[in-house]
Amino acid sequence: MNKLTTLVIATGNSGKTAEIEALLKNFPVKIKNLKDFGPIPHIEEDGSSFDDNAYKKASFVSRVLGLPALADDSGLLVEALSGAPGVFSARYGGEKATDEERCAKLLFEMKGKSNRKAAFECVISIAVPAGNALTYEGRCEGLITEKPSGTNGFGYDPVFYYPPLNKTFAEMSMEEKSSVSHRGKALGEVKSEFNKILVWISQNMPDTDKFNVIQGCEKTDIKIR
Ligand code: ITT
Repeated sequence: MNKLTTLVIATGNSGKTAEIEALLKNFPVKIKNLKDFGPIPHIEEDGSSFDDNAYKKASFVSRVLGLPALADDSGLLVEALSGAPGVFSARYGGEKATDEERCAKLLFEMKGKSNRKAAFECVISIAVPAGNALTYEGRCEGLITEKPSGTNGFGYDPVFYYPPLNKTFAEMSMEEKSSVSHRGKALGEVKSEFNKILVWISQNMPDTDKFNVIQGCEKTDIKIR
């Protein structure tokens, strides 16, 4: 009998979770997110690229939970700021800053700058417990606005204007954003290859018996140091 593959979405960002879950909802796969498990140790995102950090998150969560995991590392690169905030997008303005504060800092740094070009980039890593991984990438170009506009989405969406649709990302529905966004493009590749990915996962997953102890921790506290 074919057991449905479980894939854990390894992100603590609820905006990302919603986008990823919506895009993968029609696949023959059981999607779980980190909230389905007890707390797992904090993952230091200290890589120098989106690729490094996506792999770090996916491989770590996969190893801890004994399940295949999908992680996204993404961020905004602004041309006039030499590519900042880049890999620091989630921490721009300080670890505790809110999305609004991060957008405000970005607009402050962009004051008086005529070059408003920016791009969102996303790297998706799908990993198995042994550490093997697949990588997918997406990029979306746009412009930084003069002021925030729109209330949908998360992060820098209110200040990222996408000229072909004449809207900021925060003025788009989730479906509209996903049809053009960096994450939507990377997930589009995941979708088009998903049958191959499922075969790859089954070939690369260890004997599940070895992982029953960890899987048995579902919905309870996992105390791994
Ligand atoms: P996880 O690491 O748990 O996935 P995170 O929010 O820390 O969540 P990242 O390290 O990948 O995620 O940081 C990405 C940041 O880049 C994110 O917090 C946003 O500020 C920004 N970002 C990424 N994708 C975005 C999008 O689609 N719209 C707006 N901002 C985005």
